[in-house]
Amino acid sequence: MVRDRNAPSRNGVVARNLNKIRQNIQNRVEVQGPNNIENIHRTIHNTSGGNGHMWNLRYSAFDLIFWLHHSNEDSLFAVWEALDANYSVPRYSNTAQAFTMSANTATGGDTPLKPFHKDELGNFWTSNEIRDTHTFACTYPILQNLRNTDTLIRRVNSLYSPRQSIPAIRRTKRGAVTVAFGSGVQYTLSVKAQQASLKGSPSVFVLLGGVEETHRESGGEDWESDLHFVGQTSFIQQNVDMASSDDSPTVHSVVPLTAALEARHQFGELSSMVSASVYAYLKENVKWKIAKNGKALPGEESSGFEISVLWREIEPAMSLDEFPNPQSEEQVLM
Ligand SMILES: [Cu+2]
Repeated sequence: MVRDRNAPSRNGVVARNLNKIRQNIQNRVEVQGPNNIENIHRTIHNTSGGNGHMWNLRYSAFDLIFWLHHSNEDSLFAVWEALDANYSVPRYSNTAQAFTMSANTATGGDTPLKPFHKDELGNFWTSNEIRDTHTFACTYPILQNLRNTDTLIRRVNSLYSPRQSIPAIRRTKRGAVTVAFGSGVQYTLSVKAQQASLKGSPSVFVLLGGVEETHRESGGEDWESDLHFVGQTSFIQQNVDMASSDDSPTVHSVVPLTAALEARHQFGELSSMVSASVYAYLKENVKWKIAKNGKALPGEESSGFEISVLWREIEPAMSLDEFPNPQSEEQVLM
C-alpha cells in the first residue's frame, strides 16, 4: 500500500465495478451449499476497495463506505435469521488470538460479545440474546408487518432475486433474453483457501469463453471489464497472526454459474444444461484469474487455492414465494 495524503476518491471506478458484479451477487440468492453472507461481505470489500483501502481490514473502517456496507450486512443477517427460525449459533473454536479473545477459545451462542456491555454490572450481550433486533428496539422495513414466512421470501425475491433483473439486464444486440432458471440443475464454482496462506486480500475472477485480447496482453488487470466476465469472489486476510498454517481454518467461497450457463445455452454456445454437456463446455471455456491489488497473482501464491465446479439437481422456484429446492447432494463436476 502506498501512502498518499492527496489520494482522490474513485467513485466512478467503484460504481462501475460494483455494477459489473451485481448480477452475480444477486444470483447467490438461489445458491445453497457453501454460499454465505460472509462471501458477499468479502466480495464487496474487495470490489469497492480496488487498489484503495476497503480491501485492507486494518484501514477499511476509515472509509465511509465501510459503514454503508456493514449496515447492509447487518440487515442481510437479520433477514437470514428471520428466514430460518431453527438457526442456532454453532460451536466454534477460534484458532488465533483475537482482540478480546485468546486463541483456542470455544465460542457459541452464549459467549459474551465483548466489548458490548448489556448493563452496568459488567455483563455483555450474547448472540442468543440479540437474535431478534427488537431487543434493541429496531427492525428493518423488509421485516415489518409480516403475516407469515412466505411473505418474507416474496419480499426477498422481489428485492434481490436474479429473476427480477435478468430480463432487463440481458438486453443485447441479439435481442432481449430472459433466463428462466428452469433447468433443474445448479452449477457453482467453488473456491477454497487456507486462511493462514492468504497474503493480502485476493479475489478470484471467473470468465466463461475466451479472454478478451486486450486483457490478455495487458496481463489482465481489469477482469470485471472482460466481455466474458461472469463473477468474482474474494478473500480477506485477517488482522491476526495464525499460530500455524496447519490448523488455520479453510475459507470457502462460491461463484454462481447457472445463469451464465443458461444464457450461453440460449445463444446456442452450450448444447444443453445436463452435466455431461456442461462439463465438455466448461473444460474448454471456464477460466479464472486470481488477482490482488489489480495484479494477477504469481503462480506460487495462487497454488494454495482449490477450485472446482459443483452441481446439484434442484427444483426451480416457480413463484416469488419460493426459493429453489435442492433435490440432491452437491457433486463435483470438475
Ligand atoms: Cu467488513
